[in-house]
Amino acid sequence: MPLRQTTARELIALPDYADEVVRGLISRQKTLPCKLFYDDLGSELFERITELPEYYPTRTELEILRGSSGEIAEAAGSGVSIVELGAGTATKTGTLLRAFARRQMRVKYYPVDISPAALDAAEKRVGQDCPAAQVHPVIADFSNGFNFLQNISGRKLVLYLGSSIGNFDGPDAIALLRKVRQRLSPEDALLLGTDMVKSAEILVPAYDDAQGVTAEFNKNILRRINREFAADFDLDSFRHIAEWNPVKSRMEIYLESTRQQVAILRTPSVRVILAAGERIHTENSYKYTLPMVERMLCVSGFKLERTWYDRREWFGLHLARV
Ligand code: AVJ
Repeated sequence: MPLRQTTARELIALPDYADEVVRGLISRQKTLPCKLFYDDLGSELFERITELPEYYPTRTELEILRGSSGEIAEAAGSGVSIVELGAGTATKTGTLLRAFARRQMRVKYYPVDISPAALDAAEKRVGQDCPAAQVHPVIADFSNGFNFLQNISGRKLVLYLGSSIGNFDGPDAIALLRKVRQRLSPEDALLLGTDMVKSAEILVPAYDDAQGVTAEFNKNILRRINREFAADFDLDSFRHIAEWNPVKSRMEIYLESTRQQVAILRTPSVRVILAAGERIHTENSYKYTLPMVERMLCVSGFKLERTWYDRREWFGLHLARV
């Protein structure tokens, strides 16, 4: 963590993403990293998003898991340890773990997350949803790589669900998958969840809901900047924008300044000047076609073995091998 001297006496510890935040806010196209959405309030707002009528991905992926867990467990093979990247509170994993518990003696489940609170909740939930599973929580931040995978013995099935991969640009997604690949052995497998391309009429409301929960979630990033960088962003002077970009195949999320304004960060000291209508880009959420998924997996060193869809083919679960 870089230390910065603010006065002769006081040393303030800045979060390790301080440089990224400052660079983003002084760029021509202003941006903030979407990982900053997930402080305590942001994680709570995201849980509410997953329950919104317009936000179909979570319940659609769950529908696939409910319908196809038996087949997925069958295809993944027996005797695997299940490692879930970004497990959060493990709301979706119970169904899959039960399918494995029916086929193998012991089910070892390693939920991996940066939030210890989420992992506590995951452990409790899995204890109820699948008592046969042995839960081994792993606190880890993916920006430090996937070394923890080496410490898990035996065959592994790595889960990366929820279309979390969709937050990464092509090259970053490939870099992440390659790092996972590096830590896996020939018998191991990856189960990747991806949100599929569909009409803007479905996509846009999923990221701009009628109740305004997603708008609140988006604005919360400024609340966090205000708190952690002693800044003074006026949340009421920003409008939530969600647009479908068909060329880049992604939903783009912005905060648009409704007036000309200046925001000040005190530690570190930065002046952010925003014109009326100027936007801060806060998130991309890529949507995939099957060829896009196949290519992404292939260039990362995986081979796509099988895909399961929901009845509308809105979401895909892909089993890949090294
Ligand atoms: C957690 C990245 C899968 O892109 O759908 C939901 C985040 N942002 N609504 C997504 C999100 C706005 C979500 N992911």
